[in-house]
Amino acid sequence: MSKALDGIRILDFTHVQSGPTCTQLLAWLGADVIKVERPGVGDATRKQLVDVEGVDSLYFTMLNHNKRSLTLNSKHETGKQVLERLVKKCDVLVENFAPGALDRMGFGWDRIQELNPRMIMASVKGFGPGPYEDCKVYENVAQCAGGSASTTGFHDGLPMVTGAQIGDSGTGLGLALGITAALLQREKTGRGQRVLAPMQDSVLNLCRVKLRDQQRLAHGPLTEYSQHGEGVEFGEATPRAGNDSGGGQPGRILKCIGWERDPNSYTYFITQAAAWPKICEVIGKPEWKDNPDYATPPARLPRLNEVFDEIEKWTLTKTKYEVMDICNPLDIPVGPILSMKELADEPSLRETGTIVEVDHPERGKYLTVGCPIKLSDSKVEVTRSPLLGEHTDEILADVLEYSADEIAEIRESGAI
Ligand code: CAO
Repeated sequence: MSKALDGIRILDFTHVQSGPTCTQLLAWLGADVIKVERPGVGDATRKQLVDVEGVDSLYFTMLNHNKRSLTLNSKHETGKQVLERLVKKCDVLVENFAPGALDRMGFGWDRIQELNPRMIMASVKGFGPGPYEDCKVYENVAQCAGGSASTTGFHDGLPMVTGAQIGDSGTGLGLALGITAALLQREKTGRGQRVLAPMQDSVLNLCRVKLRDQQRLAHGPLTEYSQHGEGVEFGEATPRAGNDSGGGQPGRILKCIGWERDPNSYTYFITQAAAWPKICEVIGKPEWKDNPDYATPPARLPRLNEVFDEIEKWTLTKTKYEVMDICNPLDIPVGPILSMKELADEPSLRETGTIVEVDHPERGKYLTVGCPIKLSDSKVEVTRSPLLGEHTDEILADVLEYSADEIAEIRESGAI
C-alpha cells in the first residue's frame, strides 16, 4: 500500500522533542526522513534519562521511529559539501536549533534557496519575532510563556505546568501541518517557503479559551468558575480554574471507590444541561429536576460546590469504570482518570496502533505511542529508531550517489 508522503525526502536536523515529534509524524505518513546527527555524539536525548546502560534511551527511541540516521559534522569543510548535496536532494529541511545556529553553520534561508529553490525550510523556535526571539526554550518555558501555567492549577496555588507536552509535541504537530500545506502549495507554485512554528504561539493557540475568558472578565465575573460560587473575587487576569471544565458545561474531578489507596480512582463528571434530569435520577436527587434552585444551568451556577458534593456521594459508591458504564448509556459525559499503566495495558489502544510494541536490537521490546492520526489509505507501521549513523553509508551511496571511493575519502576526512 502506498503512503501519503511517499517520495518526500526530509532533511531532519531536529533534536530533543519538538522537532523530532514533527519529523516522526512525517515519517509515519511515509516520508523518507534522514536524521542528521553529530558524529560520535548524536541527538543529546540518546543519552538522557537512561534506564538501560549503554543503549539509546526511551526518550530518544520514542521520538525517532521510522527515520534513518546519518552522522555528519556540518561545520567541517567536507561535511558542508555533503550537506549541500543533501539540501539539493531533499524536499524539506526541518530544524529546531537555537536561534541563529543554522546561519552560523552557513545554511541560512538565503543559502538554502540558492541551493534548492523548491526546498521548504521548517523551524521550531521558542519565540517568534520580538523581544525574546534569541532565547533558547524548553517545554516548560513555553508552557509558562504561552499562558498555560498561569491558567493551570488552583486559584490559591502556584502556577502549574501540565504533563502533556504541549510546547514540544504540540508545536511539532503544528509544524507538520505547516510543512504538508507548504508541500501542497509547492505543487502549484514550484517554490519552497519558510515555515515557522514558535512554541509560545503554539501553547497560546492551545490556550485560546483562556484568552476568551480574559476578555469575558471585562464584562463581569466568570460565573462558571468555582471561585465565583466560593465568593472569591476575580483579579485582572484569567485565574487558575482547578479542574473546572473549560466550557459552558460545568465539570469536576470526583472521588470513586478506592481513592484513598489509588491516586487515580477518580472520574471526571460533566453536568451537561441536556442530561440534568438523568443526572438527578442517577444520583438519587429526583426532586432537583423541578426545583427552581437547581433546574436550570444559571440557577445551579452559584451552587456548583453543593451539586458536585452530592454527585460525589454517588460516585464514591462506584468504581470509575462503573461510573462510565452507568452514565455513558444515559449520555452523561464522564471520563475515568486513566493512569499510564492502565493506558499501556488497554487492548483497544494496541489494536488501533495508538500504543505499539517495538523491538530494538539493543534494548529489546518496549512500548511507544503510534500515530494519533489515522488515514484509511496510508497505513502506519511503526519501525524502530535508528542507531547513531546506522544509515550513513547507505544514504551517501543511494541518495547522494557518492562512489565507494568517495565515501571512503569522506570518512577519512572525519566529516561523518
Ligand atoms: N554538526 C556540527 N555542529 C552541529 C551539528 C552537526 N551535525 N548539529 C548541531 N550542531 C551545533 C549547532 O550548530 C550549534 O552550534 P553553535 O552554537 O556553535 O551555533 C550547537 O550544535 C548546539 O545547538 P543548539 O544551540 O541548538 O543546542 P543546545 O543544546 O545548546 O540548545 C535548545 C537546545 C533546545 C534549548 C535549543 O536548540 C533551542 O532553543 N531550540 C529551539 C526551541 C526548541 O525546539 N526547544 C524545544 C526543545 S525540546 O524541549
